[in-house]
Amino acid sequence: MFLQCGRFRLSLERPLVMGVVNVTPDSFSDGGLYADTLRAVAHARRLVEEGADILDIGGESTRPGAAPVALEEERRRVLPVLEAMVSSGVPVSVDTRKPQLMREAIGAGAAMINDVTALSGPAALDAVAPAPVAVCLMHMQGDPGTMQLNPSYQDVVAEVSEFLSGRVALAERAGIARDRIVVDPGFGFGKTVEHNLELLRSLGEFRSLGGALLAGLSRKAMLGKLTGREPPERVHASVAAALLAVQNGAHIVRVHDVAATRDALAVWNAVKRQN
Ligand code: HH2
Repeated sequence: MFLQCGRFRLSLERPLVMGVVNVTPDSFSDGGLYADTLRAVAHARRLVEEGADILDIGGESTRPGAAPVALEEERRRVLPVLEAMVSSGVPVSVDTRKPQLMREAIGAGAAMINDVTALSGPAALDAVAPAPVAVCLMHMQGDPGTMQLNPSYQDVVAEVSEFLSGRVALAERAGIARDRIVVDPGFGFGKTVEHNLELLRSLGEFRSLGGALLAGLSRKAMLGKLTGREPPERVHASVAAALLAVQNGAHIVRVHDVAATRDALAVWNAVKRQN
């Protein structure tokens, strides 16, 4: 199985590590650390050296309660970092909800568009369909402003699965082939700790949707609740969560701590090969 990702064709036989670059002043995990272009580019280069298979550059925090960012400001944050990294040897994803920025990012060489609203913005599907970029379709209940106030489901796995299956169908109808599609249950996006744990236990079920499966648990609040630690101290818990996600079927893990995750996956890969 492969993922078509711009000019890259990524094998999904081994788990892939997507390294997060937040060019934001307010991200929950690393807000402000890489908010200017030079720092963000230096961080992105470091993640590539540490073995990231994909970079994910974002210019708008989606943490619970985050304020929306204007297009102009998000563009100013994201595009220079993207331009600096397009020839780094790894595909670069742009994490955005804005169709206009999707278009501009694709024009500047983005290989993937990662949209926490699963391309539901006006004309988002049209923005991404013509180029051979990969698209990440993520589930979210509500919006970042209010999503953690009272998340509720009858059956979280079934409801997330039904939503993603509908988005995959719409993407295919818009001309996006299966080998360009990534699905993501959206850990922490309108979910309680119990919902997240249930999704993690049943992650393998989302493989039947046909796309590559991505899991983003890195440093998230659920790990804080389980360990009592603040985001920068959630590295060990994040590595454990990434390993569990891969064990339960994830093809791609979206992480802040690339080196630590790579080490854990090296062990996982070695044991898997023996089997
Ligand atoms: N999580 C975050 C942002 N984008 N995209 C996908 N596909 N899946 C995720 O789980 C996901 C995502 C939140 O993490 P982070 O980027 O570190 O924080 P912030 O949104 O505050 O910038």
